[in-house]
Amino acid sequence: MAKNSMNILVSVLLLLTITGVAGADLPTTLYSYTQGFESTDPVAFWTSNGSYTINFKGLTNEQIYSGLQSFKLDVTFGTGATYVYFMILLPQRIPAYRNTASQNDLHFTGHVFLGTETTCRAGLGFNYAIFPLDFWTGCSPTTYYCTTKGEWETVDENVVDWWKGSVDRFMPLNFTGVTGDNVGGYINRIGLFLFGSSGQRAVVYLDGINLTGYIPSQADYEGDTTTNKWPSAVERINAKIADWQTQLQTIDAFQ
Ligand SMILES: [Ca+2]
Repeated sequence: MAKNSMNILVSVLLLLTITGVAGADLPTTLYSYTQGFESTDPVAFWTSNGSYTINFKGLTNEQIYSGLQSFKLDVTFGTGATYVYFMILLPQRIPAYRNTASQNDLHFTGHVFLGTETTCRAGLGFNYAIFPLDFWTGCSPTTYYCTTKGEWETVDENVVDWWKGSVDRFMPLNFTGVTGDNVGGYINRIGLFLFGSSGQRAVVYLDGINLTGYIPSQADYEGDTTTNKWPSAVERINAKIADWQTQLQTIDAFQ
């Protein structure tokens, strides 16, 4: 083979190798959760910081986005309550995995209608659990509404974008040396978040929930996190501990 041809072949192989590494996604399979609220009510109380009254919770045909029924929740805030959360517990924990090459990230669509009786804020969002860090959890709505002006609002969200934005903010605040790039996370609940005060009321309808995306196995996801993301955090944590020890020794020397 001529020298120039050999150089081109080597260059092509090198480019393929670099491309293969840069775009390497873990093996994934399609995950999909849909909920049309046609036959069962999957929504459960989650948490609150005060009392509240459920005036109605269940399926209804008063407002419908699709099919024959939707979910309705009518809640009045009681003493001390500034938030009341309800949830749909997902059938499995779903890795918030970034599909760098295919861009088939976990995606959520859902539809919200607020009754005119509503005097508080209501939103849809998620709960996640962090890996590692003993599955520390975080949650928030992706958006919330004071009114939907008599129409169905569509919540449309790349869940991995939402999750990454949240861990980028909260990891450094809660764990020294840890950034959002060091951890993995599992989406485990769809949240219906209500914010208000005593006497305020939420009348919320939900319909057409869809959570779909390509996700890796938990073993692959946790292995990738442990091998490629977490070690730099451990280095920073150990460096910080060494720095604190040096400072303590300096203090001790003057006592
Ligand atoms: Ca429906």
